[in-house]
Amino acid sequence: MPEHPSPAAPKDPARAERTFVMVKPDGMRRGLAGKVLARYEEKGLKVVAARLMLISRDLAEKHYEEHKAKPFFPELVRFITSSPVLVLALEGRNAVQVVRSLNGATKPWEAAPGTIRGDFAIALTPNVVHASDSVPTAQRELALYFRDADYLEYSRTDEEYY
Ligand code: FUP
Repeated sequence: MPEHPSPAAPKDPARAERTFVMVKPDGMRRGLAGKVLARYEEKGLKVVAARLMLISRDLAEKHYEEHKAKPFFPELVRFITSSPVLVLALEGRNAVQVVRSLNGATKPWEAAPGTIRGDFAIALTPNVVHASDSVPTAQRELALYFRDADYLEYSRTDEEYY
């Protein structure tokens, strides 16, 4: 690895894993997006796509289709469509697992202090963030929110450490 890899240096496949992340309506409305994003950036993940958007009912139902039959599904769809969210594609070594561990347990009362939910959430539906739970899920979710042209290539100046 050269000391100063050029932006055109070939990408290390080990660092190419991507995951889908969302700062949910509660996170946006509480002004937490900056703090949340900083945790991913400081860990060493690279933002490769990002968008502020209002999720449609149709997209929400696709996103949460695995929960369609659950009693909390209507509330989940109502909540996630209630105000804008920040959607992100994050890239880096073991990105899926790293983001899930930074986010903490889904139920905020089980989330360890130091995690995003452990520090910023207390209720279940408004639990600040969403992130893909596996590499196949990440591929499915990224495809729901981003087109190929949305991904931008650049190198971080601290990439030699990642
Ligand atoms: P996660 O993989 O962390 O997104 O968690 P799940 O797929 O288990 O749940 C999806 C979302 O549904 C979670 F963010 C929390 C929410 N949820 C409820 O609102 N009520 C419930 O009873 C269970 C989950």
